[in-house]
Amino acid sequence: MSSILERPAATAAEDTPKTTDGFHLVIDALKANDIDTIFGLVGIPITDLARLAQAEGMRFIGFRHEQNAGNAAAIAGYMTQKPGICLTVSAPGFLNGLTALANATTNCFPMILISGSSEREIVDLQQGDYEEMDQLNAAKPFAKAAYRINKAADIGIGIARAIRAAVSGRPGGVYLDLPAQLLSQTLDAEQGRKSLVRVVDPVPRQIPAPDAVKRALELLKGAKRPLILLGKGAAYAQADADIRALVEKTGIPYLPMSMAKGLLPDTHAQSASACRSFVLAEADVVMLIGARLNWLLSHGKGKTWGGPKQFIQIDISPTEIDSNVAIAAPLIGDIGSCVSALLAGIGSGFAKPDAAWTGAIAERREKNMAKMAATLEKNPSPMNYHSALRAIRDVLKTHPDINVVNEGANALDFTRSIVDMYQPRKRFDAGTWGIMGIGMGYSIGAAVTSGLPVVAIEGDSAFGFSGMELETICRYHLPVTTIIFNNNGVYKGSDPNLNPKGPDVPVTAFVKGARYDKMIEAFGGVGYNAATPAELGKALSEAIAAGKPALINAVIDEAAGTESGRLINLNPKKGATK
Ligand code: ADP
Ligand code: TZD
Repeated sequence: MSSILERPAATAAEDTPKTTDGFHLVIDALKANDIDTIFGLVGIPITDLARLAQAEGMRFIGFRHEQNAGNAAAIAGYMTQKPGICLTVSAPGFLNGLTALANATTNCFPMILISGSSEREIVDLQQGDYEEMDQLNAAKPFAKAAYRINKAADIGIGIARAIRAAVSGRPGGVYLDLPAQLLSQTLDAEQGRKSLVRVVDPVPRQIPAPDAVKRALELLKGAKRPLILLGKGAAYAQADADIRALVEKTGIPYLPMSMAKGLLPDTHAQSASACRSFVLAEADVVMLIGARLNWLLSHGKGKTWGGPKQFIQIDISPTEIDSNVAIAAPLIGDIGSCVSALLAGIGSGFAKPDAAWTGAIAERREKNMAKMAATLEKNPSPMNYHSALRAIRDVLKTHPDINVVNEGANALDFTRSIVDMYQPRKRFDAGTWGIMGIGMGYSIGAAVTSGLPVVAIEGDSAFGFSGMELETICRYHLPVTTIIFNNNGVYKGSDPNLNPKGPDVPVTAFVKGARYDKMIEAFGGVGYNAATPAELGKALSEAIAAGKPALINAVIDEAAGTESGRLINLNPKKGATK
């Protein structure tokens, strides 16, 4: 049988084939850059590309929807600083993957969406080809860069370009268009081999200017009430030891953004998470390390930020500076280089912040933590977010290396503040967009990339966006435990029906008493139904110990939860349905 798995023109008598083709060159070019995994979904014209990847020793993880494959690639990119690869078919497959590409770009995660595309001459004249679409131009607004390779001889350089674009500077999503005819083009094997490019220094260090370091240090040294804000850029940078040293040597209290949790353990004495509003309002100098002053930080102004303050901002992207408010001391460079320059500048001579500041923080922190502890200890029936998360927190405490994926509104907000993280790059969530639908894609990406267990903590609505990937999790036997906070609806399940005489249910409602645990059983996974914290904790411990696909349907009070979680103020007409 002549198949794609053979090199073209190879005969039994020959050791090395004389020609190669586009299919082989794509795989060879990825492998030349140590890329060993593709997340995707097959079909015309890329099925054989996926087959070949597998035959050539790469992993091909096949999904049920391209958006989830794209999300898996994106989170793999975030975890490794290597671009995650998502492979899709043309037009609809490409568009399904595009949301993930846009989300990766928005979150500064490196990934490459590779899509097969239809015949150019037919697409360009709009003559109605199979899955016809001008994908390259459609991708451009959503990607950091977008390229098409038209000649087999350019595959090596095209893939090199895509890799460099994804990971250098501010990371992001890159689109790579591979027309069907490219994949079958043949090329002399030796010429093909020579055309491959191994990218040298794909993530070049960017050293900050000495005067910028000096300016930042002077501002920091003069601060009365300094604060360090760690964002997911800081987690991405993999400068964990130096960031910890900077925090500890300066003695400055710090706040981790959601995905920076665990960069230092959440139990660290300098963490100000338990009194976030107080420190944001009261600090006089705030040093942002890989965090943008976007909506998640109230754009750096307004009531949240209290009195006047000055910012130091460490970022690789110069245009991020002054994006929302004036930045007194910009520090442009990669976080590793910037933080080590600050450490060198500090030497042993940094006066730790005044006890009046750290003492006030400690006092509030203790008070708030005691209040939270009392709330967490309550055992209402049915469970609420707090009692369920207490059970989850207690189990996860004993698994500090576990990956946590988290989405929903209330399920997201409460998990973020209740479940402590202990290690860097272990928490993956709805991120910069507050997007729903990353759950199973991120879980699969994290499990495949780390080889470690994943616990996905999901609102019942959030889970629905990617729930079919339970089959993928079971198919690849991944150690993913999904916990559904089942409160019968979006935000909650107890909204009134505003047209009781009409045929429909409330706009936020789902089927009551749904048994999500039965879904995973259909694919051979283990389902649990948990109605109490004790049942939930036991199920979670068991599932993690088993290391097999599992789903826990955690039954929550359907009246628990608020509209949009903590974002109620972003709804245009607040409380319209109250
Ligand atoms: P968060 O949502 O946690 O606040 P953001 O995604 O808003 O974080 O911000 C991350 C920032 O980190 C981006 O502005 C990005 O340019 C920056 N960044 C990412 N990687 C690096 C790096 N290696 N060095 C410096 N800055 C980086
Ligand atoms: N669609 C997409 C892609 N992203 C979104 N953020 C939304 C819709 C709107 N949305 C939220 O912002 S949170 C949410 C939706 C639909 C789900 C909240 O319900 P849940 O979680 O069941 O997942 P809780 O715990 O009940 O709040």
